[in-house]
Amino acid sequence: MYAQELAATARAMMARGKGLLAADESNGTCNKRFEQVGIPTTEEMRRAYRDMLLTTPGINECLSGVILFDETIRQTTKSGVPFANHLMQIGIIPGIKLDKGAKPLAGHPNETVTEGLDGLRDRIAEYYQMGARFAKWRAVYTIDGDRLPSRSCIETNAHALARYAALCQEGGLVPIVEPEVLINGNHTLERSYDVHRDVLKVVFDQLFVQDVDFDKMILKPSMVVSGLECPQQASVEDVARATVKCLKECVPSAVPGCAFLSGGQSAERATAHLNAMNAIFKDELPWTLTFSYARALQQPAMEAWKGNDANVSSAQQLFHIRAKLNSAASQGQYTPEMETEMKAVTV
Ligand code: 5MM
Repeated sequence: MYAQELAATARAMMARGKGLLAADESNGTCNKRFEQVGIPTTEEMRRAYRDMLLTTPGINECLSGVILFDETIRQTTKSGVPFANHLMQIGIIPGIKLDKGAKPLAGHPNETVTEGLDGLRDRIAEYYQMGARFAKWRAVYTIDGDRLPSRSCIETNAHALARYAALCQEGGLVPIVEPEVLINGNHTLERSYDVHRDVLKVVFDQLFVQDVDFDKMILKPSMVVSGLECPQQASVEDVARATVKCLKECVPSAVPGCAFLSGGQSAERATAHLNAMNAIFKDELPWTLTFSYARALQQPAMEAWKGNDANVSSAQQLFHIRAKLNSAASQGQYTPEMETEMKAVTV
């Protein structure tokens, strides 16, 4: 029923030089980030923060879509416009987080399965009415030596991701499929590669089994990086090469694009990695490679804002610069020298 609309939306999400903002932190995660910078953890502060981000002048030149949380899609800008309508008015596609979070996986200590399938068809219909045209569901995989992730974690999450994606396509939302292999741990780049490969193979197998159309979805993968505590950190170029090699092995060319999560990398590193992939593999990639960052786009702006109206303009400038740098990286045109604009912003 929605075939043409879904394919058009997926292509629009992957428009050249644009990426996605993940602003879909659940209240728990958002409050945790607010506490770290001393912002009061109230509903109005979360609204004001999203207002600051989403009314940043010129942001529509860098963003094709924004992923919202349930609370936010029901809120309005300071001038009373529902956030989803505001985004549509400035040419940005509103999206919605559909998962209900990663919950302990029975029988598998330290592993999770993402929940939220019950009642999903009805929730999709409601969000479509509210203006959402794409959605997101995040599965989480921990690397621990050769032991984790378990087969059970990989298969259970792939099954849920595919069920979510099939329901989205039935209800008119383009599914963003997000299997996040966590950066935490002392694993090597090679181990990260193997885990990403195992995870992505099973995810695409399940998407195929459950008849998900590859040209009407977006993949949101983690990058193949060394674990944060690994003594030998891979170079930017090694990360770019390992990540693209893995995607080429696992991701069908019918998928319009991959929009990476930042996963706890520094903002600069996340931009440099994305840039290297696009610079090295220019013209050799069957899909668009762009960003769908939360922390790597928002962190400098959140720290500058501090919940204070007087800081809105500086915070917006920092957010806009980060978005422009990643827009450049999505075209392989970023250089570290471009970071100097960030330093010139006074708070
Ligand atoms: C915004 O963070 C999302 C997770 O939120 P909850 O844990 O509150 O559900 C997360 O899915 C995010 O969209 C992606 O992981 C990308 O965020 P990063 O910070 O990794 O770029």
